Amino acid sequence: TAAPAKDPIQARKHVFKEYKKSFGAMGDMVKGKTAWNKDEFAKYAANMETLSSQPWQYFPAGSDKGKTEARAEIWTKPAEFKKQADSHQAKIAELAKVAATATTLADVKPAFGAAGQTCKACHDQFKKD
Ligand code: ASC
Repeated sequence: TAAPAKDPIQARKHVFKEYKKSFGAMGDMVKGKTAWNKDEFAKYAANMETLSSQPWQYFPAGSDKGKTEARAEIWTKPAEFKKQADSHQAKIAELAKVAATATTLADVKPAFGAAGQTCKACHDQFKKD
């Protein structure tokens, strides 16, 4: 028999916690809280690129019920949710590409900011608070 399906709410929270580790570490460098390290930054950005394809499968119909900050609009406006997810993935991919050849913090700042805006845009529309 197949293994029981993972609770999608727990699964997506897990992915977003992994997001926070990488995006947070990059943000600390961007803010000057930690020292710029181009290899570390590129590693985090590459990890984000892998992660950025993963959350969306864990928003099946019905998973608005439970301990979640997901708004009902995810399921009532699926095309808009997909648009945000696609835009986010594109900007994260761009960040990873830039980070792979960056030498200075200034090289990655614009792409990091643009990627962060796609986090925020989706939260504003689809996440509670
Ligand atoms: C983060 C985080 C977000 C984005 C967003 C950027 O570090 O947790 O949701 O950046 O705040 O504007």
